[in-house]
Amino acid sequence: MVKNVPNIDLIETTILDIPTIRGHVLSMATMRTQTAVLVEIRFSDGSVGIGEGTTIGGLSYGAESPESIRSAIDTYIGPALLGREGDDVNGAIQLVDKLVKGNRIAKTAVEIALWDGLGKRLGVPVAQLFGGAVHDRLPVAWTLASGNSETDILEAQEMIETRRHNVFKLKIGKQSVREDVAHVARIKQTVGDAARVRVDVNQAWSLDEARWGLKGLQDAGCELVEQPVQARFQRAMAELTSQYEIAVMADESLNGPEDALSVAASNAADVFAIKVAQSGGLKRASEVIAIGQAAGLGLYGGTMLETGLGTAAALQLFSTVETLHWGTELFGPLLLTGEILAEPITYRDFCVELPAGNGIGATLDPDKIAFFRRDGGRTMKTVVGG
Ligand code: MUC
Ligand code: MG
Repeated sequence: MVKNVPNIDLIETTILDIPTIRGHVLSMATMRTQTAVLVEIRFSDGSVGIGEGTTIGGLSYGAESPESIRSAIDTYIGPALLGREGDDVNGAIQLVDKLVKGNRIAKTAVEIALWDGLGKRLGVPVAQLFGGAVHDRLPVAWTLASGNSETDILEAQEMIETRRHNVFKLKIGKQSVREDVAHVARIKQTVGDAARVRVDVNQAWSLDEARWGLKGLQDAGCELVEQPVQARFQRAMAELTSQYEIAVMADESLNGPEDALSVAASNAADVFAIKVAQSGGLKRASEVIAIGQAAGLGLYGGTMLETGLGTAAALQLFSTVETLHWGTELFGPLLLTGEILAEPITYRDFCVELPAGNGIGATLDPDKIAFFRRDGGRTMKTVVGG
């Protein structure tokens, strides 16, 4: 009997630019638009898999831009995978890792589409391919980053009242340490016990600034500080982790399992922010999770502010994790003015819900894709194969 194995026939990439609901002010950039690279893989049996690769603020967050993500897929990753067996996801991951260094977000977009196609063909959610979901909903934080304390307070109060979020991550690192600590203290004082408050410095502080900052933040009732110093300053991260009660979370320091091992071995964090895109895909993220678990660290489900598509993919993996001690921040779709999924992700009672359906559990709305695509639908999208 001849086994009917579907091959990878076509890999398409499309850049989507979606305005945010307000300016999202981070230490290194203010986002007014989020840009996602959409990947669609067509297989020879007619099945289709979709994936997303997204970064933050052009090249201000990390080494990949939306344009480099697309070009890495179109020029290198896509051509290497064409004609291969669609079901061989591990083989594809291993081949791409051999042929392409770094470029983890580009790898992620393609890998998610491969998992999605496989799940759909097998008639199971991707979570099943990772052993099965043990949660159908996860706590979800919101980021207060309007750049204005008054606006942040109003936003927080509305989120608490509507039972959408009661955990807030404040983006700091743009003003002086003193001003930042005062901003955080004011918000924590206003929300009181109704909400938990954390901060993300996005690498903006020197070690000296971080020492003052962490002391002030923990006195203000802030429970966690994310990436206070540069990703490569592992000794500084280790000092801050050991010297203060406030939890220190590694984000930009964690680019895949090798970094995870190094951070864990150096005691350079209390908590891992698990980002699928930064890890290099769902499989590599699962390896980062395993290292964090083995080291006894706290886990947090991070985001690159993906659309509903990348968010659904992350939910497939995070729902399989025994304990995410610090919950998740999978709120990306809520920051965007437009929804690209036919069935949006559900947010309710301070949680985000695992979407139903096979694959990653997401279906695109073609009208929205046509509306948000960078080329305005007027020119051909980039197609590999065909
Ligand atoms: C980051 O650095 O964690 C995640 C949430 C948010 O508001 O920004 C991102 C990036
Ligand atoms: Mg961060």
